[in-house]
Amino acid sequence: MENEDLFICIDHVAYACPDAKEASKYYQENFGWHEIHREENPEQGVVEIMMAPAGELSEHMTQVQVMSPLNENSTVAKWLEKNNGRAGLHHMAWRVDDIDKVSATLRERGMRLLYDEPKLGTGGNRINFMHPKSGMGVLIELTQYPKN
Ligand code: V0V
Ligand code: CO
Repeated sequence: MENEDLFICIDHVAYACPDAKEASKYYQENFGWHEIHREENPEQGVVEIMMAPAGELSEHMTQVQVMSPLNENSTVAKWLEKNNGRAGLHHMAWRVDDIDKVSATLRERGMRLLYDEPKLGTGGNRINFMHPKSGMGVLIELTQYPKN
């Protein structure tokens, strides 16, 4: 199978920290990055801010997702706790065109996906994750933008 049948590009790299707003300010003040989108996702237990080097996304532009836990039950709260409270890189997200097709292919190849069906991600995207054990130690997200 050709790569283009699976992944389009790296959509975002996610940085987990205790305070996403503080991280956003840091990116803006030091690097001139822009806030593209900000939202709370109760199901995922995070407040997340999408940052980009330009004010508008262009094709294949990679973003940084800065995120912090919404509450102590959040998987990100658990991750930070295990990391002794230190912020750091949490996951990498691949942009896909058809998450159902890509998920089926990855499952056929023995990859462990976390959800049976995609869940709601940033900006109305459909998301799923490959478990770190299937991602050679990296938590990999699949993200599909809404189709009009
Ligand atoms: C855990 N592990 C990781 C990891 N989190 N490895 C790499 N990167 C991470 N982020 C490893 C951990 O070291 C253990 O390895 C093993 O996985 C089991 O971890 P655990 O601490 O016992 O934690 P679990 O199993 O309770 O939870 C881990 C999973 C959880 C990955 C299942 O974090 C999860 O459900 N993540 C998906 C949801 C998520 O991350 N949402 C926040 C982003 P050893 O010690 O066994 O070797 S939301 C988002 O990105 C959105 C909305 C978006 O972009 O649209
Ligand atoms: Co993400």
